[in-house]
Amino acid sequence: MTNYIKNKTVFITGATSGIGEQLALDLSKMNTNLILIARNVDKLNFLKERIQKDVNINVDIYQLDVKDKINVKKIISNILEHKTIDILINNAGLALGLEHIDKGDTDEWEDMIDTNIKGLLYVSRAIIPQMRDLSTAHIINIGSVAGKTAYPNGNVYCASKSAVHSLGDSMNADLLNTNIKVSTIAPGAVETNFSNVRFNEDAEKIHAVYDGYKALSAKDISQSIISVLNTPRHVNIQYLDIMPTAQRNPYLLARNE
Ligand code: NDP
Ligand code: 8X3
Repeated sequence: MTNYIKNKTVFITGATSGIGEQLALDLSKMNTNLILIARNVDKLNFLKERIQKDVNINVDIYQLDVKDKINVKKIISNILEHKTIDILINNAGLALGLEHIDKGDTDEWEDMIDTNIKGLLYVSRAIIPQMRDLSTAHIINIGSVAGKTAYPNGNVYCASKSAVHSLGDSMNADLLNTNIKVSTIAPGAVETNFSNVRFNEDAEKIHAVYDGYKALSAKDISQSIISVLNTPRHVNIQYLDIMPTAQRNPYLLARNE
C-alpha cells in the first residue's frame, strides 16, 4: 500500500494517553516525524524514548496546555521558524462529570469549553496559516458520538463536541481553494483514560461505562485515523463515525446479561 504520509510532520495534541498516545506510536511506524504536546512532561519524555527505541524519526515534545492562548501562540510560532507542520491532530479533550443541567459545576463546564473548543481553535489558528502554502496538508479534529446525539447529563461535553463538528464543517468551507483537508472523527465508547478523568478515578463509575460489551480501543481509533490520513491528495474524508458494534448510538448499547 502507498504510504502517502511518509516523512510528513504530524503535530498531536494530547499525546500522553489514550487515542493521542496510540496514534503517536502507530504513526511512528508509518515513518512520520512527530511533534507531541500535552501537560504531563514526564509522560511525554517516556513516550519519546519509547518511540525512538524502535524507529529512527524526529520526535519533538512540548509541555503545553491548549487552554493557554499566549503559550500556544508562542510555542507554535517558535516551532514554525524551523519546521513545517503537514498534519495537525486536534485530539486533546476531556469530559468532567455527568450531571444534570441545573446541578453541573460551572468550573468544570469552563474547563471543557476552554479545552475542547477554545484550545482546538488556538492551536488551529496558529498552525493553519503555514499550511496554506503546502502542496497537501490535513487537519483531524476528534469529535464524538456525543457531538451528534446529546445524551442525558452530557450537556456541556456534548455541546463542546457538537461545536467541534461544526468547526470541522466551517474549516472545510473556509479552506476551499487550499490543499488543506479537514476531517472530523466521531468515536463512540473508547476504553482509555477518558472515564478516569470524567469520574475523577471513581472505579465503580468507570467500570460501569465499559461493563458487559466490547468497547473500542485506542488502537481501533488510531488505525482509522491513519486510514483517513493515508489517502491521495484529492481525497478528503470529511466525517467518520466509529462505533463499537455493540453500541449504535448513546441510547442503544447491547450489554451482556
Ligand atoms: P485520555 O484521557 O486517555 O487522553 C486525553 C489526552 O488529552 C491526554 O493526553 C491529556 O494529556 C490531553 N489533554 C487533556 N487536556 C489537555 C490540555 N488542556 N492541554 C493539552 N493536552 C490535554 O482520553 P481519550 O484518548 O479518550 O481522548 C482523546 C479525545 O478523544 C478527546 O478529545 C475526547 O473527547 C475524544 N473522545 C473520546 C472518546 C472515548 O470514549 N474515550 C469517545 C469520543 C471522543 P495531559 O493530561 O498530559 O495534558
Ligand atoms: C466520548 C464518548 O459517549 O462518553 O466522547 O460521550 S461518550
